[in-house]
Amino acid sequence: MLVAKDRPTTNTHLVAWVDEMAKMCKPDQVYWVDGSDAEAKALTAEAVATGVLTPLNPQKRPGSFYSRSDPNDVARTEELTFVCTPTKEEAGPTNNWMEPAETYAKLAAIYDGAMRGRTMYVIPYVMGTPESPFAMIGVEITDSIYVVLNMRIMARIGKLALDRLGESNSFNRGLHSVADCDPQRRYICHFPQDDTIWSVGSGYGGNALLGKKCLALRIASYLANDEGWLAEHMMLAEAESPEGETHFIAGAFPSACGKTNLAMLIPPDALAGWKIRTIGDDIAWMRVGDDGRLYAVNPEFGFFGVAPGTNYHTNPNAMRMLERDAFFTNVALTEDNDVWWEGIDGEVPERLTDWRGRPWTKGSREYAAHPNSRFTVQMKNSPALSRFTEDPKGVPISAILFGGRRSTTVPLVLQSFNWPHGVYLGATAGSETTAAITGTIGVIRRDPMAMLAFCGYDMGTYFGHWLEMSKHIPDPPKIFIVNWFRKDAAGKFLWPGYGENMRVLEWIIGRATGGAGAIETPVGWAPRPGDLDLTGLDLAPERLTAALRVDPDEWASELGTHADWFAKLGGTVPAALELQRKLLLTSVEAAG
Ligand code: OXD
Ligand code: MN
Repeated sequence: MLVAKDRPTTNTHLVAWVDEMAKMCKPDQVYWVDGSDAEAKALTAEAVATGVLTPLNPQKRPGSFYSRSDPNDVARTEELTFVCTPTKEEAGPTNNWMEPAETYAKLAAIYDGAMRGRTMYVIPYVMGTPESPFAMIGVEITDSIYVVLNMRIMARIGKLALDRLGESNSFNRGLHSVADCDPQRRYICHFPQDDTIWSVGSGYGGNALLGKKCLALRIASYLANDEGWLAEHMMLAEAESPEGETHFIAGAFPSACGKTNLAMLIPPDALAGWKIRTIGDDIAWMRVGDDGRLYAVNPEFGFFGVAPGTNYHTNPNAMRMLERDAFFTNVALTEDNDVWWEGIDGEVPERLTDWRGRPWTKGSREYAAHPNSRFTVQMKNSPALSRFTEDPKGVPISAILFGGRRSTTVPLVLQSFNWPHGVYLGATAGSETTAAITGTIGVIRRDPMAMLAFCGYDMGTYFGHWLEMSKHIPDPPKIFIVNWFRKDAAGKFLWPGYGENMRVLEWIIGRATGGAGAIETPVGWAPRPGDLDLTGLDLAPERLTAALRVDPDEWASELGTHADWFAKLGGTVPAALELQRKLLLTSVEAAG
């Protein structure tokens, strides 16, 4: 076991808080994580010795490890996630709410003695490039060695964070304990006013790696509303045109809808002059720059992605980055100790060990890998990382995409008429649910800006903030919606997706920079088939037309459901959005 050393800081605020948490949790020892490679090596050896991690076949996947979670702890638990603002109204109708003092007391009872027999790790970390004025500092206390090793992948941790913090009291206080991993005693609680997160009872990434969803989205979005910027659930990519021009796009999609694939896209041969390079796959912080454009940074240091469905066709760059130095959680194992998941390349093996550790044989009706099994890998592993990834001032965004999984109604792509209309399209975006969260799969839920689960305050107020932002962005990005998932009557996808999405991105960039043609539909600007570069695309013209189609009847009923959605969100939804809805309905009815 790594033995605690002296405290590496004289920061009295930090020391006092750590002492207080240790008094409550009663660990055997307190270990301050320094972030060094030597430490990571020792922690990894300890995790292997205690069975938390299993090394994978070093010939096939050097430097990589496997871990299996408690079967009751495999995804984010939104029903157990709370925003604890002083009033329920501030958290709004889409967040679970508990009163802060009562919540602290309730969780303190669970934390009391929860770390007995364990080490309490203190992980200072920075979200964002440390030199960036936008970087945020957090300190996560955890009793999970798995969390320490994964935080090391997802954030910049250790000494550099303490150096940047100095003697300041301005850091996010994150307390995490797996405790007894009991779903009845599992709570992920955010206290935006105190810049504090308390998470107990889960070791799952989104619940336990506190820098990610908890700090960089829920707490950050709350701060962003106060301070005039945006913290969003968005991928970020650089697109270099065949002429060598660089453009940047940001895209918000609900969990497990292809953000990672889009951020790592490889264009088809016919569009090979284009290059897509990754800046981030999950979170973007965006601020107005001196030149009046919107600049985005990715605050993360690694990728925490969904494994099933990833293969050398759907995401070759991801497969390459996972060839070494990666962690896998809840995937299946092959007989030669490599990883396997549904949708990976090659033949399905005759025999596997499934994600629960049970023998699995080909033809079994059960999943071998959990549908939300994950990989964690540092961004530097990516073969297509943008040189702008660590740029402290961020990159100027030309286009913002909102998307989701919709089998019907929503066309392949639409450009909004203007910023408020774009905000409307984002605010009403919906998606069929996936395995990234617990609950029913495949029903449409409204997921505004893909932030339903991540907005740290009232949703209507958040829409107001988005509308307000445009006043401060003289040269705003253009806003689009996309849907790669529309199906025909037989349930087959109309659009091939993946690399072919480059054709849509090219049109989007063309629109954002003024070059591409479009027609006006009642709900936005759309490409005609001839406005897209279709060279080398094997797709029947009627399928493309069906993918692009705006159907007035479908939209009339869609806009009707938006009224219900706004009603559910209550009185803080800006009046401008209901006006947008009525205008769109008038146009749709005139077209129908
Ligand atoms: C994620 C998620 O893990 O959105 O990124 O669930
Ligand atoms: Mn996400």
